[in-house]
Amino acid sequence: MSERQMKGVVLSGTGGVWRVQREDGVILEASLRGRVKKSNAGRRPDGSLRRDTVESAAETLKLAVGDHVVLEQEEQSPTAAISEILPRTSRLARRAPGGGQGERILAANVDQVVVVFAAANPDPHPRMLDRFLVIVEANDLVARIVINKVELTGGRTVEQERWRDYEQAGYHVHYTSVKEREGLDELHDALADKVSVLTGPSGVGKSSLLNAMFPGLELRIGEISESVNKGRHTTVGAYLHPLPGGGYVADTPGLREVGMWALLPTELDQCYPELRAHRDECRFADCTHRVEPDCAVRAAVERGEVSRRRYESYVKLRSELEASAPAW
Ligand SMILES: Nc1nc2c(ncn2[C@@H]2O[C@H](COP(=O)(O)OP(=O)(O)OP(=O)(O)O)[C@@H](O)[C@H]2O)c(=O)[nH]1
Ligand SMILES: [Mg+2]
Ligand SMILES: [Zn+2]
Repeated sequence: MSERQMKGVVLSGTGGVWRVQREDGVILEASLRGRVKKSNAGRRPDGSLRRDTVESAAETLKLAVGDHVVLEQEEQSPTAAISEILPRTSRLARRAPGGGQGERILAANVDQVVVVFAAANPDPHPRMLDRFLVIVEANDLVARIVINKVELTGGRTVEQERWRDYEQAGYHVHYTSVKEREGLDELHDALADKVSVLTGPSGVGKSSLLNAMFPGLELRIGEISESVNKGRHTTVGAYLHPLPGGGYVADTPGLREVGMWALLPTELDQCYPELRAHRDECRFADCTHRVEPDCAVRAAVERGEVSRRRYESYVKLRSELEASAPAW
């Protein structure tokens, strides 16, 4: 019987059976070949083996949602086999605490992470937003912010004032209302043809936004989507929804547990774009931006170029990381 090869994108799966969208649009189930080719996975761009690859090979090379794969399918067969994982352009990964056991990839080939909060109901916590953004920055991914339900607090102009710190830091902030269909076209265009991870607290309107922008997705609204995963700590099953017209959106429950993902305290200032812009001008290369003389970051705060609230958020988070980091 003859076999044919096709490329595809992994939509979901947790290890046994994977749902894959073939490049012709057909969605089918596929299993992973015992001996799968893993092009470049665990290797640096120059081809050399990464230091952590040996211990963590099994974990690092696991298939993830968003992976591009080669499928082999026998004529007439409804299922296919994944024979090759193609190189990843990016990934959203959570590092294992302590480093050793590698990392868990929540989604591969991600173009951007969209962090959704509500203007009210539930009330937004800026510090929680900062943590989401730090995770995105630590993964070298682009973040977009969405403030939904703006009609509850007086609309876009009121909210714009409230989230000025983030616009000043360089983030693109969308102001939306599903109820009054505000800001939906602009957000739709920002998601089109891209692979986006949508995240944010429960109840802010993520599913409502997707349904309003992409009729046909028919996501459930007003249900606590996380409850399915409660107690199952190993499940970080993201699901990639193909968007009508092109692109994908992943709903990732794993991102919502906003632990600090084993981030090193010394890396934190790189994860605040407005601090990153000044840190190289500090007198000391290892400046913590708290007490050191000639600190360019604190000088920028004094001049009003860096938001004091964001700076204080950095200081607070840094202390937390130092308290939890292993002392090596
Ligand atoms: N007032 C108002 N309510 C909204 C808006 N968008 C969504 N909602 C409501 O907010 C509630 C939660 O919406 P969901 O879309 O389920 O929220 P979610 O972020 O997907 O929540 P999880 O799936 O639990 O993470 C629902 O009752 C929606 O009708 C909005 O723009 N304005
Ligand atoms: Mg939802
Ligand atoms: Zn400094």
